Amino acid sequence: MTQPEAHKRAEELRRLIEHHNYRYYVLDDPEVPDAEYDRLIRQLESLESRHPELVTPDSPTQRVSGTPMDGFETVRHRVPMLSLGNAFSDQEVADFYRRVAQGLEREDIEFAAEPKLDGVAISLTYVDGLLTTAATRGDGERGEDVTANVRTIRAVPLKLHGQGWPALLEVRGEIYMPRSGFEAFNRRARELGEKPLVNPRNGAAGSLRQLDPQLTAKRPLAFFAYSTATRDNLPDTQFDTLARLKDWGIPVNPEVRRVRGLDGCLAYHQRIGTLRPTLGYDIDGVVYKVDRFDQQGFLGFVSKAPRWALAHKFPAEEEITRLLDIDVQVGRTGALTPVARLEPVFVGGVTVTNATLHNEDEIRRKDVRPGDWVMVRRAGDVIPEVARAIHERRRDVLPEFQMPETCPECGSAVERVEGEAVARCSGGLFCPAQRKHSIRHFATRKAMDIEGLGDKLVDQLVEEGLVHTVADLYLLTHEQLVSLERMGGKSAENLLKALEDSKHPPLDRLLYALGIREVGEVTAHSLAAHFGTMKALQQADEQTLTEVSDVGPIVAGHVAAFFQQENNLQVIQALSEAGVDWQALEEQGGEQPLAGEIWVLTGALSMPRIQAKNLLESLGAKVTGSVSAKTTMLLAGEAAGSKLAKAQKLDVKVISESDFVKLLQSYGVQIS
Ligand code: 5U1
Repeated sequence: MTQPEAHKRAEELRRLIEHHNYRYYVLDDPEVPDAEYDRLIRQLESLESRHPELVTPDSPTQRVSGTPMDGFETVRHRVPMLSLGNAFSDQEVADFYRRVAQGLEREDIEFAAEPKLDGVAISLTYVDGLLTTAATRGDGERGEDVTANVRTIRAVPLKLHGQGWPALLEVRGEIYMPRSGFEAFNRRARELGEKPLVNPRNGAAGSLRQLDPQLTAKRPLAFFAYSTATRDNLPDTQFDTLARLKDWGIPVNPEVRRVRGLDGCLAYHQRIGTLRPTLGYDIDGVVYKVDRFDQQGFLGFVSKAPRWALAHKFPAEEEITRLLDIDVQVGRTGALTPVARLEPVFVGGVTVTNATLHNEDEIRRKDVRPGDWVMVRRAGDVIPEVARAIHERRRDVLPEFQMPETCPECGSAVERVEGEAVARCSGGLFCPAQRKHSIRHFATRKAMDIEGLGDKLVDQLVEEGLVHTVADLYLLTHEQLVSLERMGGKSAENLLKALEDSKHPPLDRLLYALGIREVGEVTAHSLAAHFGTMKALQQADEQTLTEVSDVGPIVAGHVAAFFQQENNLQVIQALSEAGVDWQALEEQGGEQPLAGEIWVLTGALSMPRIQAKNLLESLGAKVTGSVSAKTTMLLAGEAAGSKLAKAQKLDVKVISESDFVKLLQSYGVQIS
């Protein structure tokens, strides 16, 4: 490649990468899969290493600078970074509204309303469209210069898009850690025996304060802008300003709305409160800002907070309470989980009395002891956890927690595999706790869907010695059932009918119901579709298993180990002898009804994208990132945008998510 050709290609790659960043972080509508994005970055890196003269400071390859710093410089903010007044009740919002209405001498005021992220406030300065400085809030007057670290966050553009930006633009917003990134980071930290992050906010703050930008670059951080400290070349309202920032490639929360009056504010608070568990990032409230800048100017400030803005808070997702005791629970796979018994505490909108402590190592690392005051965290739909102990409040010498050496349920030895954090009961299905869990799981709706077989009844059946394995369920008699406490004749009849009705599952459901470690519905379906029959699956070795989409070496190991265990083979045999018959459906499992088809996914789907993709692939379809004349079908979720328009232009067939689910059901795939 000649120098001019290399120059041209480098520019083209930079443009493409910036474009895909914009699609991903600003529009939330990626055009290409992650692998394609990574390929473009690698191409640019390779080109720049061959032609170092082509490297520009704003190149996407230059996000991480290699040199750790000794400390952070102090930056004086051009305009102070303000704080916000808080309201915790509708009445306090009504009071705020009255003050604003009186100040402006009018009713019916418009506000820009937006979620209030629980992250780290940051100020970004762009000079001639290039990011020059990123500073933390600090004391509001002076912050720390964290430019090198912020440059590593892909959601923050190094160079503004489009045109018309002012020569000097100062953007303010919040750096945050998405929940998925926080959970993935902590999962990995726990596996490696490293220190997990306490919560996403601390994760974001700690990541920004790393002296080595290489470390920040490894943290899953993101950014939303919420205001500007400069006003040149900007619209007259908060709402339109945010829209303009978005045009320039700066991520803005998609839930920002213009609302009218007190009722509009309260309805917005209510709506975002309902959405809160599904948002994918922590918020602690919503913010209302008088939309018109001239009205903001008129209202002015009181001490360091504006009179024209208010944070309307939600119930806290972290609270402090007393740890009464630590119990140990045995799960379906024998994993022993220490569970905190707490003095009841209202957190994340519910009263919490139990929270997970994950594992023994984590308890040691956090040095949590019965009797301690602890910080309990309940965010989104995540199980409540003890985030940390408040050691400053410990008054007495408290005993350390000891993991029992024998299973609290069956007395079998507790084992801990070298390198694994989890301790397990070695009793297998001899352990009543594991048996109960495996039978409960077998009966669930997504598994064999046995109506009427609830947790309490499973406990009774196991405790009375009527059921040892899931196969025994199919040998239960009316007489045995009615002999149980609280079981009437009609209920017994209904249960026997439900058991009879469940006898012909598709292979994937049965596989899921068997409770093989790490085999969820999607993997079960992939296995069933790949092997077609139980026999073929049983005979597959680990290497063959990894050929199945969605199956990596760890899952392959668990599947192979499951079918090597004589007990498990006996249960499958006993199920078959009891009349459970998956044979007739096995042939269907092997079919690939969508073989040869090319699908594209767009818009917001209610099922995780990866699930839709895996399901399609297990039915034989290929899933690609962009629509072309070769696309067979576009699956369009809510708010589908340019891909939908392109599909319509190219006459590509479009399917809604509800029709997609029906289609899957017609192939015997159950999703709920
Ligand atoms: N969403 C949002 N968060 N937040 C924090 N908007 C917002 N505005 C703020 C702060 C401190 O201050 C304004 C006064 C610009």
